[in-house]
Formats: sequence, C-alpha cells, structure tokens
Amino acid sequence: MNILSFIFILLVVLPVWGDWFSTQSPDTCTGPRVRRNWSSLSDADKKNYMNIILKMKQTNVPVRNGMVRSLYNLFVDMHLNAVNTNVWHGTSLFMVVHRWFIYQYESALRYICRVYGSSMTPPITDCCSVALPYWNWEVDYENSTLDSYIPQDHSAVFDTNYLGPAPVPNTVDYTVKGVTINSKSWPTVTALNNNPSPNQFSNGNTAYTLKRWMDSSAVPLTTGPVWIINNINSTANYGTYDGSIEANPHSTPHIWMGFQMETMSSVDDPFFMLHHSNVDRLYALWQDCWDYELVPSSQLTTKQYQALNPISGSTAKVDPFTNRAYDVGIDTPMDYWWRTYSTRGVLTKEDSVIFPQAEWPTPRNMNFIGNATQPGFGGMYYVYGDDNIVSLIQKLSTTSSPFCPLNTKWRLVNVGSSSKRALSSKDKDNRSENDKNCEGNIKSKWDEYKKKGNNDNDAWTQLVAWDCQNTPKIELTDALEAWINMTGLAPELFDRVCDSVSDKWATKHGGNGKGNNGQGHQ
Ligand SMILES: [Cu+2]
Repeated sequence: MNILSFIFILLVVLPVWGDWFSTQSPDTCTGPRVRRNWSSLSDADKKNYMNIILKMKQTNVPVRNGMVRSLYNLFVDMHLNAVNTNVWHGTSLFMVVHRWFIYQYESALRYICRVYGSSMTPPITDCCSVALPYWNWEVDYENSTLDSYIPQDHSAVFDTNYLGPAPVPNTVDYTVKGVTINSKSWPTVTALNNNPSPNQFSNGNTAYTLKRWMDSSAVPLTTGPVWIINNINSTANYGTYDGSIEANPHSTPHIWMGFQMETMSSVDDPFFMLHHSNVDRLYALWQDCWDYELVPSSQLTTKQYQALNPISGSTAKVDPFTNRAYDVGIDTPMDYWWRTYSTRGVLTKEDSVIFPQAEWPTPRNMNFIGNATQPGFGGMYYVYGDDNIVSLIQKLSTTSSPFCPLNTKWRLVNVGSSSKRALSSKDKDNRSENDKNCEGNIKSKWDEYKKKGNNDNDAWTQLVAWDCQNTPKIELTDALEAWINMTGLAPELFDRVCDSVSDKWATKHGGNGKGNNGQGHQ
C-alpha cells in the first residue's frame, strides 16, 4: 500500500471530528445523506424509521460522570435547558443551531441503525439510506377560507401505524394512541396536564404521556408554497430570512399541535425532528436560491449570516446565569449544553460526553452542509431529495423567470439520491392528496393571471395577494401570545401582506408591536 492510499483509508475510516456516534461505530457511507419528504417514503422506510427511533428511546448512552441517559431523551434535555432554550430562539442562532441539532440527531439515527439495525424486525440492511425525513407541511396549509375542510388535520404524516394520529379537535383525552407511538412505547420527559393551552404544565400530574391538541382553527397554518417562494425570493439577507422563518412557518405547527410541541420540551414529540427538518429545508432552499452555498467560508458576509440579538425588536436575550446579553457572532461557538440547573444558589452549565464544549460549532461552520464532492464542517453532508417547492417553481417558471434568477443550479435541494430512489414514471406517485391539490390550485391560478396578459412579475404579485386573502387571518389567541412570550419573537415577524399581527398586538398591549418582544409578560 502506498502512502497516498494509506492516508485515504485513514481519512475515510477514521471517525469524523465532532461526531461521537462515528467514534463508537464508524460510518463508512460515502456521499451525502438524502432527506426525503415523509409522504414519499415507502411503507418499509417508514417502518424502519419508527424502529430506529423506538430503539433510540430505549438505548442508554453515557452523558457524564458515569451517568447514562436515553439517547432520544438527551436531545429533549438539550432543547429544554434554560440556556439553550433562551439563546436558540428569538436570536439569529435559530436556523444555524437547529441545523446542527437535527444533524446530530440524524447521526444518532444512523448510529442506532449500525449497531442494532440487523437485529430489528424487519432487519435494516442499508444504513446508508437512513436519513432524517421531513414533513412538508406547506402543502397542508389552508388555501381557502370558504370551506370547512382543514388540510393540516388531514396531513399524510398523521398515521396510527407510524408517528401517531391527529387527535379529534376538542376531545377530552388528548393522549396519542397510535400503534407504534403510544403512552407505553413513548414516555416523555415532561408531564403535562390536560389543558391544551397555554397553561399546561404538570401541576402534580405524573403521567409522562405524549399529547396533541390540533386547534387548527385557532392557529391556522398560513405559510403555503406561495408564501414560501415569495419569502425566499424577496429576502436576500440572513437576518430577515431567519426571523421570518422562526415566526410563522416554524411557530404555527408547534402551536396547533399543542401540548409538548408547544413547549420547550417539544423534542418529546417525534414530530419535532420532522418539522425542523422541513424548517432546515427552507434554510437550504433559500441558500440554494441565492447560490450562497458557493460562497467560501472565509468570505461570508451579513448576507449569509448576521449576528442579531434579538432577531427583531429591542430587548436583547440574556443568559439567565450571567445576566449578560448573548453574543451570537459568526465565530462564537454556539451554546450547546446538555443541561443547566441551580442547586442551593450555585448555577451550573454541564456539557456531555457526546457533545463536548471543545467541539461546539460556530454559525460560520453551519453555512456548509457539503457539496457534490465534499462534506462540510465536522463531516456534515446532506441534501434534500425531490422537492415540491422546486417542482412548483419549475412549473410556473418561464425563460424570464422571476423566481431565484441568481440560482445557477439546485445543489442542496431537489437532488435525486440515486437511480434506486428516483421516482420513475411507472412508480406510484406517493405524494399526499394535499400536495397534489395544492400544486394544482396554485398552477391554475397562475395560468389564469397569465392568460390575462400579465408578465411573470405582475402575475406573481397578484398570486401572492390572492394567496394571502384566501388564507385565514391569524388571531392573537392566548396560545399565540404565550408562544410569542416564550420565544421572545417580535409580533411584527408574524405579519403578512394582508394581515398585521403587530397591529393586533398593539391594540391589545399598546406600543407598535415591534420593540416589545414579549419581555415583561412572562
Ligand atoms: Cu427549538
């Protein structure tokens, strides 16, 4: 063996820096992980995913000083602890830190597959095909205020056999009773009472069961494909984009699913990871649209990352332990504690064996999820597969397209994984009914505006206005207000072209809905 091939083997086989899971059991897969939309997965893939997460729930790993913790619950702990909770939300860390968080979870999925996959029923033979799926809820949004059919309750992700059903709205018992996910198989870290929102904390309840609410009429899903394309296309700067994503598209599914999903222990619900995979897909779509994936790491500007604390408004987010405003700079390692607590007045932040402080990444590191030929930071290497947003853009687009004109090629999203995975014409179209209807509705409205002789830009402006008018308005409910207070988001971030949440906030609380991001109401 010559020295070059020896070095090559070292590089390929040695664990990737910053990845405890590969240290335990080397991940020898080549090429990127391919994240796909849940409703396009085969039944076998869905079953494999469920077997992996159930095993992850039961598998203990070392955290520190001889203590062990369920690998799944470790992720709940991290999202729940006071410092992470506070700085990960309502600041410009939102998209970057959740990117690293769910990537680590995806590494854990593959780790569980490598160690236990062959003894599962059915056995998983190809752990390299395991990746974090996403829930493309944008196809489940309400695009008509006139009917009583609420598509988000009929999303293809709610399935008794897998992640659990959507509970009937206004039921008495909100416990998830699925075949795979139920109160026995899925004990949660946080116990909640049976009050759906917003004061749902345990109050002596010791039943650690998963619950869901589904109050879609109170908090409708308002960010469909038109809103998303328009937002990507019209927002060139990270700071604005990050705030817009954390508000409506990220918040509303959390709120209308209620219970665990509506608290900082939201990771307790396995939908958290699928939801945040979609949120990260919107980050990747935006980067890809502007070709930011081509900017070298040393040349990033505020376009690709902008340090903002808070993300909007005037009250900085403060570390509850030091009372100092958080620094969320592009080269500041992101807070990534296992837990934080206070005993007899002594405040402690603890990192874990799996996520040692010395290896915490910075926002700069998160701009690169890898490209066609090489992984990004810490071995991070994934793409998103066949994409309904890109597909819609391509259906609407003509040669003088107003959509993502700077994009030379889709590199991070809409990437076919391999011939094995590509949907051939004779394959069943596994997309959900909501997905097909949604695309059809938008396309026919576009055609109507084009037939009237509008150019692309004018047709698009009219389509955006139509889309907003035909989506339910967002009311400032108790649930939404509690969420705004918890995350520190400014009400103005929820504003849409035809619906101002900040005006509703100002009417209720005074002020302009901009500066007061909920501080003082907690
Ligand atoms: Cu979060």
